[in-house]
Amino acid sequence: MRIRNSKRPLGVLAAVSSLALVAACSEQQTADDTSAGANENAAAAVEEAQGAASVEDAAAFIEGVETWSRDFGEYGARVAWVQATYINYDTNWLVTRADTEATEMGVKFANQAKRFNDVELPAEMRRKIEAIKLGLNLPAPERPGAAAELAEINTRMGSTYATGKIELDGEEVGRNDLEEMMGTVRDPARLQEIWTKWRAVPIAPNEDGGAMKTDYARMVEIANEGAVELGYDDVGTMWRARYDLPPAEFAAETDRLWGQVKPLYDELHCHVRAKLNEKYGDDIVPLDQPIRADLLGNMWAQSWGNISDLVSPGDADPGYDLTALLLANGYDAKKMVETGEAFFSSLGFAPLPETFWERSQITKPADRQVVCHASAWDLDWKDDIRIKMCTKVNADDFQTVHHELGHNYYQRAYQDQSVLFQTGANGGFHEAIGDMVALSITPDYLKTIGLLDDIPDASADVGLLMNTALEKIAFQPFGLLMDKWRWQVFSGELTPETYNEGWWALRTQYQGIRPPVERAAEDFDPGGKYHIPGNVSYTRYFIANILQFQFHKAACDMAGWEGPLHRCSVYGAKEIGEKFNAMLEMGASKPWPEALEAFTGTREMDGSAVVEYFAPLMDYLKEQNKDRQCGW
Ligand code: X8Z
Ligand code: ZN
Repeated sequence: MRIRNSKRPLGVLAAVSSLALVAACSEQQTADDTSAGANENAAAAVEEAQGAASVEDAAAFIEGVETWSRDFGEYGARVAWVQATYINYDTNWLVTRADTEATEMGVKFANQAKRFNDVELPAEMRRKIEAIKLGLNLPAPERPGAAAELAEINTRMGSTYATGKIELDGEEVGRNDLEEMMGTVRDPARLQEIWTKWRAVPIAPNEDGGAMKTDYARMVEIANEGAVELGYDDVGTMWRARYDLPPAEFAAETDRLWGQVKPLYDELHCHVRAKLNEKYGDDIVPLDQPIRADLLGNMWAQSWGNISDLVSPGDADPGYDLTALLLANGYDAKKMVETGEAFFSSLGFAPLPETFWERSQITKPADRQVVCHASAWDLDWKDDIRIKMCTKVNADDFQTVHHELGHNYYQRAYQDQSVLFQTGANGGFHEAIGDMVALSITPDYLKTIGLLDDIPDASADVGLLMNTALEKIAFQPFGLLMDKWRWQVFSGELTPETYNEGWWALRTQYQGIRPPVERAAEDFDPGGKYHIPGNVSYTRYFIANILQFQFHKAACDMAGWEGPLHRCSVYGAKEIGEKFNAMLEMGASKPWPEALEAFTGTREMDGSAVVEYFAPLMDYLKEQNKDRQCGW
């Protein structure tokens, strides 16, 4: 099990339990059979460390864990890759087997690590011990069979999500295509149909005869039992503990950051609702109610860029549509990835290895089932980096390509770190790298690469900012509530009977949205979002949407940019690339404030760069909303 990527902030072991899900963002594990001997040796070193309490014993223990993790991580990653790119009975079997083994070892290591709690260790060793304790994304208790049951459940949930079949007009439609349709269809009845059918998958009986909610509830029980055995209150506490802060402080920190961007979200919500009301009328969009979730251009109402044509200021049209430009210029999926690579090259990063192009899954294979949710992988802790996408030629996927490549460049940058530190400074960093680069996809940049002929003048700025806000500001409450829901689930505040009700309470409270049709306690709407059956923690994306603006502002300041932030592109700025790389190379070897300081000069996460970036839009929205009744 090697888990490296964004999924697991600290730790190699983490991945394990989500091998099946590893596919998530960019993380994997490993080990291989030629290393069986090495594994035995590692296990022996670990055993020896058992009753020991000296610095030397800790060093031997850590080395054993590193050796095992490096080996098993590669094995697990390759198993997980094959499963994610070819889901069938056998690959599910394999991934369950590898996941079980990884969890069993991860639990063993985490328990053994506790022996060094009171030993005075050099800072780096202490950090490794903590990484080992927090390594598992989902721990299992040590009793026989628990890890296997957990792995089986997780494989089943992941594959149910990825392969669930949905029919429209009597024909099966691909999940990827349905996601895209939510962005283009404008008929409320049709949108409601797609939205509802998507959410029938998690409540349909699965191959086991149960439904996803039953599996999910059992997963919660087992993983919580594992967390308690390791000395944590519950799994949610473990997830929050990965940010170099006491878990309660981290939760307060996310609320503080939300407080910085919420005024902007509130204005955006008010304006979007008013515009949707103009389009759909009072019955469908009443002006004093939360917005119907299926009208926002996205399956989960998490980003709203697809409805920019409905809400953008008519007189501030940016004058171009990136999807149309890509199509008109003959871009295919590969060209989109090459364009992303070229951006990183312009910052001084070495080209992607040949194997990236040979081994990545860039488009959806025609003849087999795969996990289409985009992810970035590092299979050998070194150069075998790849993306797995079902790329479509559109602006959304152009953004996602940069997002995924950001994971890959990060992974390659920290390849010389201990495997225990081969992950993001925190989860938010991993998710922010590619997005930060994508903030430099400005009109100037598009012109430089020949996609755009004329640069729109300053009168288009509100339109440009609106497009970005519909993606990134609209996202923030969703980015926050996904884990708020899970924190409540893991703490027992929500039970299977109240899962769905609790979900919609948060969706309404934070996002100001409502379901298009009444939902029942038997529904399991959280299960319609990849990261829930996938057990990929989600606060990382919320954090990333703060950090990427901080990185962008720092980079533009360094470049001496004096115009508005949204017009700044760091394309070609090698000195910034070098400084960026210095942060990436650190991986998780230091507490994240040090990584942040290395690039931005500050140790605090701070939403004020977001506020500055969108200031002209904020003025516009306030003006638009001045006679409207906002809120829900
Ligand atoms: O899951 C992802 C990436 C892989 S880490 C494609 N994202 C979140 C999502 O799709 O819900 C990126 C944005 C948020
Ligand atoms: Zn990601």
